[in-house]
Amino acid sequence: MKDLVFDLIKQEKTRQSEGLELIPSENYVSKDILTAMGSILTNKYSEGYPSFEGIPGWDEARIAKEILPNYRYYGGQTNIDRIERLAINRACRLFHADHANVQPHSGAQANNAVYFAWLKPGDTVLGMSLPAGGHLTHGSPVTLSAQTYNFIGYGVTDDGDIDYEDLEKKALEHKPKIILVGFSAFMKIPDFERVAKIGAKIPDCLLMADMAHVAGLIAGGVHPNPLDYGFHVMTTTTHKTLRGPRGGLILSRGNVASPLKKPERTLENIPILIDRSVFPGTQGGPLEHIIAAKAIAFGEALRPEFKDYAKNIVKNAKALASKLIELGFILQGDGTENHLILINTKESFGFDGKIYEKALDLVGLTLNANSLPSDASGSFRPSGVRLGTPAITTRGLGESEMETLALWMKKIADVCKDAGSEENLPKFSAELETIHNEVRTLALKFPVPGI
Ligand code: DSN
Repeated sequence: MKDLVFDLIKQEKTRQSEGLELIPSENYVSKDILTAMGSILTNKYSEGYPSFEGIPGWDEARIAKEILPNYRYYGGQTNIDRIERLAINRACRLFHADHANVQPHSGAQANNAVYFAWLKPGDTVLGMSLPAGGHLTHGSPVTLSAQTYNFIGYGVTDDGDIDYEDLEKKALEHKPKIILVGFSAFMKIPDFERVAKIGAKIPDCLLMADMAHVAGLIAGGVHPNPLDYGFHVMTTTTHKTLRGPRGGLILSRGNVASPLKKPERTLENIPILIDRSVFPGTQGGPLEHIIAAKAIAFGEALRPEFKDYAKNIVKNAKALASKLIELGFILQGDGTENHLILINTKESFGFDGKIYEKALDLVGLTLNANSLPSDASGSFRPSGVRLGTPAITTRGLGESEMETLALWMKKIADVCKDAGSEENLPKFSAELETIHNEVRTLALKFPVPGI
């Protein structure tokens, strides 16, 4: 008998097909990626690394033909080594890096591995504060990293950009060992060059960019690459705009050599320090089925069509943002330069993000309630919602559908205003059902890949 889980997967397939995914950190992977994730590679233990000698200069044909001496702790690695080398080589090409570690299980693991590679307990990190748009792993007090290292937060200006003056003042005052640029709710393009100049004034300061949200935009050439502007390290997840399997990735510039020999702690040696920090420092066995899927995703992102995809993500986000503004929505930063939109529902319509998230869920539009900079309402009932266009762009929606989407969102906002609370939403079920049917009809015209 089939496990109950398969029924639930079937129901989730229906939910994904009949609804539209607006959570900016989600996407739909290709059939090839799904196949690799569900493959027998999951059976294999491969602690350690394939050889790294000369990897950036290698072409795929040579990697496929030759087996190099590796640094693994288990036998039977012939195929695994080739797969992991392909992933490393493609990631380096995609992001102009000297080195890639493709083993982090997630973005949080990737960030923690960089901290562990470079910091000693108590060392200072300067990163964007969580309320300003930073991520939990950038210093939220509830995390292990924040309890191990000393995080200082910089903020954003009223127009939604990084407060570079605040960043510079705090950098010169606290002399951080890491300056971190990264975010999960920030709609501008960071000025990496300006931050790199600030970092250069501080001895032994590692410049780290957490580009989890925009990695696909960087790969597609519509967002600057921090590694091209003097940053030493870039971390990312592989499943957001990059459209790969759920996982993490660390890219760096510097010396690439065997992680077996303990390297001197210098900025040039950061790639080797990172390898030792991922394994054995913070993780055990790598997920080789996921690494295979990452290799496929990097291959997909290297194709010319991915550039069009990245362009379309931003085009759709700008179109959606401007239509929302026209309909009376107040957006943080007055719009967007990337794939993200942050709506201040409280100021726009008087209700919080939670009721809006719930009402949109009822019509098949999925996004998440999100705090705004200096939000006094706390993270359980924040004053806004966050949405984005990576997933709907994968399905092929374009600018005219963005207009339809904005009109639905306005109608739902009117329902929320009239309802006043989540408990009253059922009173508006007829209106909600009409919109739900329209959403379903449109969604089914744009099938989810891989299903
Ligand atoms: N949880 C992710 C997001 O939604 O932005 C960040 O890791």
